[in-house]
Amino acid sequence: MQKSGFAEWSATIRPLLDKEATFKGADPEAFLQGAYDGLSSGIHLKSQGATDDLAFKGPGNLAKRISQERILHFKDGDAFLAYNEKFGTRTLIEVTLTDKDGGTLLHMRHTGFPDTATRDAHTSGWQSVFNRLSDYVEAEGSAGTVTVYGDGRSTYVRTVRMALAEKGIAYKLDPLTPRDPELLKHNPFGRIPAFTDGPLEFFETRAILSYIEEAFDGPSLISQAGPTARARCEKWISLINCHAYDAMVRRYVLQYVFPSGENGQPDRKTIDAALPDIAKQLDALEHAYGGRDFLAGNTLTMADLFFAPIVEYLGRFPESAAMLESRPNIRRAHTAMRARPSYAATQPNFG
Ligand SMILES: N[C@@H](CCC(=O)N[C@@H](CS)C(=O)NCC(=O)O)C(=O)O
Repeated sequence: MQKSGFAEWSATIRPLLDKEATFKGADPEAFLQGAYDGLSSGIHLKSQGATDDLAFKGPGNLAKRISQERILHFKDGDAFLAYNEKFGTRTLIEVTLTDKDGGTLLHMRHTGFPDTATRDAHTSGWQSVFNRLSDYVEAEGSAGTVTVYGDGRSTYVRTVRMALAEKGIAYKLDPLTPRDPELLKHNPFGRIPAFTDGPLEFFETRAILSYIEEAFDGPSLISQAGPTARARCEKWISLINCHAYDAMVRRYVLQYVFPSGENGQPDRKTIDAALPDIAKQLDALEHAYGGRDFLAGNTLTMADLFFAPIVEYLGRFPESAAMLESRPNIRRAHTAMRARPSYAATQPNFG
């Protein structure tokens, strides 16, 4: 573009532009000179980078951006492609929206990567752009591409489903049990949940939540109250993952659900050994709430999504239900969690 110079650039682009939409009564020569100066100096790239994130957040931002910057409106797709052929950077994202079956089909194509490795390294950014566009086209997110693999009774599966519900993301649930051959295709360790979004695959609940947090719009599931609250959030998640799930679910709840003791009875020894650990963990969690309804800060975070599905089970068996009786903060916070649509929408059918 710099090599061609302004005269050649403007002679090429002028017939390709929608003049009314682009110039809006302004002097075309001066407008194009300003656009050329911005484009060839690279200044526009900085301003584009800064506004990229806002691009799909709604008409308000869009209008502001349009009023602040010189936008070149091409007559049609062919005109843009002709321009790009001559002056483009050769990496191009095409988005087409087509009416289909009473809905909108969103199709994206990204061309111009120098090699396949660069293309493949770009996959998650690409999927994330697609997700944001999907949300833009349909706020409820039913254009989604997400699948959660795992039996809906699993606390970890529920954590992921609640996170998706909190963000308003549509998904498909494939209720596979641990070690199912189909599940092993997505998680070689055979545990649930596993998660896919288009071509992207994840397992391990904290990692899945991290992706959900960053790849989709919607309310943040990380505390916005600063580094202390964020570190506390991670602390409770880590406690649950490393210790509390083991004591509360594996060594306690599951002993009742799948009894392995004599005469089909729950294994008393395993249960009794778990109880002091559960009591100690519940004390720490009870203290964490203080007067608040959330484990970290004053808003819902991932920590609450990890804990709430476990509390549901603790309320259903005798020793743990008694422990909850003497821990009012956990009970109060859980009542607040139960009132959330994400909780109701993911409640397992206990028969
Ligand atoms: N660290 C894994 C734990 C997942 C997990 O243990 N899920 C349970 C169901 S709630 C499971 O698959 N259990 C089967 C097994 O341990 O073999 C995560 O965070 O996703």
